[in-house]
Amino acid sequence: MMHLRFITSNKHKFEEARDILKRYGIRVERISIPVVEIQSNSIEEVAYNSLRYLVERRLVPSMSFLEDAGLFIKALKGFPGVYSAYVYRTIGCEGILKLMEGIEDRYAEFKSAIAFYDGKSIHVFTGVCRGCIGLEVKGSFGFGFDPIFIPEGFNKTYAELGNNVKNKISHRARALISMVKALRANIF
Ligand code: ITT
Repeated sequence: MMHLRFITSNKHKFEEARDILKRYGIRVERISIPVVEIQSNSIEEVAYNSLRYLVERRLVPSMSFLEDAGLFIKALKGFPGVYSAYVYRTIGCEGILKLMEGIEDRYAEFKSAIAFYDGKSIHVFTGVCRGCIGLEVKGSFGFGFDPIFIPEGFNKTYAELGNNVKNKISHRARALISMVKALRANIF
């Protein structure tokens, strides 16, 4: 059985990745290493550089990955984007709904960028889930902005749908699946 390591401080992200990778027969262990994040408006760059920092200092074993994710709201020109963790901690779901008051175009995307270290080099995989921002906070599953994000094709938030559904369609699932495909194709 393949064994990977996920560097993250967020236990929800870890649990989702564990459930998703299990379906592909891959085991994942969580490791907590303080990560230095660069300032950039691209989650791919943030993920790549965070992992590069650790790799250059030999702080990560081979077959490890980390992920940078964020919610990009079209009407807010991509905000909170790379600042999602900070914005969630400060103004939260309610604060986003306030900013969206009276705005009709509620289109948003959740994006995930995974940086993976194969022992030699770093590879980046991405996943996107299109959707929109709801009118109120709804649902009790999940974490972060789950209660205000309605994925395309559904009329319920990630937090109402729960992980069974979310883990099949989410930005994180898509990025992880593209990593799994590369691992299976043995491209490294
Ligand atoms: P690590 O960097 O240590 O992995 P983090 O919580 O800082 O943990 P991110 O920077 O990737 O992780 O995520 C930014 C924030 O975006 C996260 O704290 C959540 O508030 C939000 N977020 C990311 N993915 C989400 C998801 O699937 N559902 C809801 N909110 C999410």
